[in-house]
Amino acid sequence: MASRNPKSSSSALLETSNLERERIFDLFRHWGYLEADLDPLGLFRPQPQSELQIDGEYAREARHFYCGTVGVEFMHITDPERRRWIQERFEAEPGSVDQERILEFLIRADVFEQVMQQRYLGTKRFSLEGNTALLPLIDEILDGAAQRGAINLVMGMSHRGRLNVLLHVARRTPEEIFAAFEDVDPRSVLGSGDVKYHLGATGEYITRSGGKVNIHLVSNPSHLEAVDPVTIGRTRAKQDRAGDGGREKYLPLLVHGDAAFAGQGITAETMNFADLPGYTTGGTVHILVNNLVGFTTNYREEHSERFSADLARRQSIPIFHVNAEDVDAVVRIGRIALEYRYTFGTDVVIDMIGYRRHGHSEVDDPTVTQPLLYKAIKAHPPLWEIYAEDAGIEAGDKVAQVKAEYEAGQKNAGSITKKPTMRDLPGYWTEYFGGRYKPEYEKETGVSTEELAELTQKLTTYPSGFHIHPKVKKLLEQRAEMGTGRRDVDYGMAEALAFASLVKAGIPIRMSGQDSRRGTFNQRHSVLLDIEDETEYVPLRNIAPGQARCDIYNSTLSEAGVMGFEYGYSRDYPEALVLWEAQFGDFANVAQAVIDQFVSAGEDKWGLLSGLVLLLPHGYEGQGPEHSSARIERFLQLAARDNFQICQPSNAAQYFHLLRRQALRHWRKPLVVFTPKSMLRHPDANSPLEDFTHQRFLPVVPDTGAEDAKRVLICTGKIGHELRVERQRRKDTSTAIIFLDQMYPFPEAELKAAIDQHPNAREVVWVQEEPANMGALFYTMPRLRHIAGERAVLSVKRSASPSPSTGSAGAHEMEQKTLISLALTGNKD
Ligand SMILES: Cc1ncc(C[n+]2csc(CCOP(=O)(O)OP(=O)(O)O)c2C)c(N)n1
Repeated sequence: MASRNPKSSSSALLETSNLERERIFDLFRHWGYLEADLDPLGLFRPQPQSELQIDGEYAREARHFYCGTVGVEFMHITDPERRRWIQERFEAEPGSVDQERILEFLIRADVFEQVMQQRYLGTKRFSLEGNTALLPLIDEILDGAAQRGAINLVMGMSHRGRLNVLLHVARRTPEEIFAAFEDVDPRSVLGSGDVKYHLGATGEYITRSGGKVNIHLVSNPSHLEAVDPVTIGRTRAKQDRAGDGGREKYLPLLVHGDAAFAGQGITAETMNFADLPGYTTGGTVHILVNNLVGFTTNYREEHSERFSADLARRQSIPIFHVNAEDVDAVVRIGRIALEYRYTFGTDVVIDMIGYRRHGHSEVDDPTVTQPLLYKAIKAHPPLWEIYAEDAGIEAGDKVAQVKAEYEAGQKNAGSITKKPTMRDLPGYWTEYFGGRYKPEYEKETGVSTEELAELTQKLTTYPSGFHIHPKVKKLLEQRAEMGTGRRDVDYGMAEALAFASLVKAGIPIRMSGQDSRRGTFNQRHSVLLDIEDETEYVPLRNIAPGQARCDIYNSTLSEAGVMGFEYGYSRDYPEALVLWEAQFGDFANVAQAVIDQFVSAGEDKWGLLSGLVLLLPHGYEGQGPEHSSARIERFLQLAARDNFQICQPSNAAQYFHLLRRQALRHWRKPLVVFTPKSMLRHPDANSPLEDFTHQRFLPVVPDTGAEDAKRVLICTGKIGHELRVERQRRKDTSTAIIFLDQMYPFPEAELKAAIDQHPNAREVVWVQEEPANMGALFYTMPRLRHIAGERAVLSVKRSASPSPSTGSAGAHEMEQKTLISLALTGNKD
């Protein structure tokens, strides 16, 4: 068909040539990064692509942009505008950089490491040498961030280069850092504290253009990448606190090792948060300090794909690979990456490939495992020398001056006698404290009948015209009766009342977990859904004018990542009640490192507090080995020096008071709650409304109805109710049943008083559903012996077992019957 506007032959030619140019450029945009020159030592060789073996001007031009010392992966990004954005920046002349400033960073980084090496030979410091371009890179990121309104960088990283970052990014003094090497004041940390390359720090950074950014380097454990979700959670809390503009003001930066980034699953869990409403921070900047080796392991053994950073490709975000010895390119990439984060609000990844000058730590000899690599490294000059020569800058004086400066710092450190604290806590922590428990910390947690009725009205109503699901309607009708004293209150309503009363009093609530909005057991229904158009109505956000926020999210299917995030959130929102909920408590052990390294030990190692609540559904209901036990034993084993609280509220009112106590007290300690499953709606665990109005949480729920008891059974959770039912069926008047609702800190006086209410009892019996090698048995028995006086202390439990329970519902029933029968009548040991 003839065209109505026939083109001239020259414009047609031009179009053909444009198309050809585009075709060739597109090949390089797709695959150029594989042929980029990324390794300063030239050992990680380009991977030739047959499509790119093209001659001609266009190919030469495209190769110049895409196969130099930067390789960019961006063609997997699904938004064409974002691809175009990157393309425009790569296919343009590079901007200028401040070479004097860059050189000074490179010199400072290297000289600092050398001074440490001279003075503390044989001490681990995890040198940055070989990747010192990290400092000018962060400098550039901070400059761009400050220009876009950032006031705070929240930074998570592990060991590599951390001391250098403490000095040059967090701006701590050389004296403070050297004091850690001198190990001044060891008495102050007997049995606690942490090693120097894990400690957090705060500081103030003045950027190249004179902007000011506060630096917050997060304390981290050895467990690589565990700090990732914590850093993101902390950032999110700071952003939420700031309200509008929070995402511009608080920028998260994660620095990863190449082996850890590729290998650790928690990295993937954390990156998956990037665009989720409950977890996003408007984009994290990720930097891989890639030295192509992890301890003694070569990169070829670290990840199946070519790059450690390949994990990030599942997301629609750019990955910039850059040769760490083209420092100007590193800096420019930092600029582009930062601009991208602020323009599109997503994560960005900078994979900076350098090398590791020494062994994994400085006490490790790498020539044993990588002889050829280390031969090459030995012959390779330090980066500042290469850079100074290329830039034509004379550096000798600067080196001498910096050396003298750091040596003086090292000498002065000798006169420091008190261990320096390298951080200032934000003002919002002023009112809160940790340390040992004191009874005067307690607060009234009852709520008046009138207020409960008011809250109930708000909790159980919804806008007119809202099409509620019939099942939810019924639930709300029942709750309306509960909150006004016409029906006993169940756990679900107890929790709703606790939350409502707290947000009304100005205490924010944040909760996340798998299916937490509805509740795994259909018990929560915190978000009402219109069944005709799926609009949402959240009663807890409509309690009272001026109330605090209430954010309840369904989490990703993650434990370590989400628990780490919520722990981080709690660290920067002490006024809020922050809760993480397990689907079943059994799955919490996927987050064991977060529990061990942060929740349990954070205060002891770093003096950092958290009021995080872990809700862990627990109880033996015949659902099998992975739906029965939240591993009470593990938490009790970690308990020391009042590091956290471990509770199992035996009824709805106890749960209500426990949650309110946690929020209202200013003693900020994590709270582990073993929550019910079958007891959620069980009449025996429901509570009359009057129990919500006066009393507090009782660490021990005594048995006031069995004064002549010959034996006292002590237990926690569901088994206590089952024992009470069976006792009633048997018309047994010789058994008292006491609930230990707070296992830790151990309420010795209260428990002793509850036992002493039964003067004729000759036996004190610990009863648990769990096998003998699990549950609270090991913990309670010596404590019971301590308070039981003349009485015999016995126990009833399942036989020791490698797994928590049987997989057969029938076997479970038989076991449970035997257990209960033994507790009430049989022989115990
Ligand atoms: C979860 C975890 N597993 C193992 C280790 C032991 N470890 C410490 S550093 C290291 C190698 C890390 O390599 P990489 O991530 O590349 O960082 P680099 O030290 O090379 O900077 C290993 C295996 C650890 N600290 N944490």
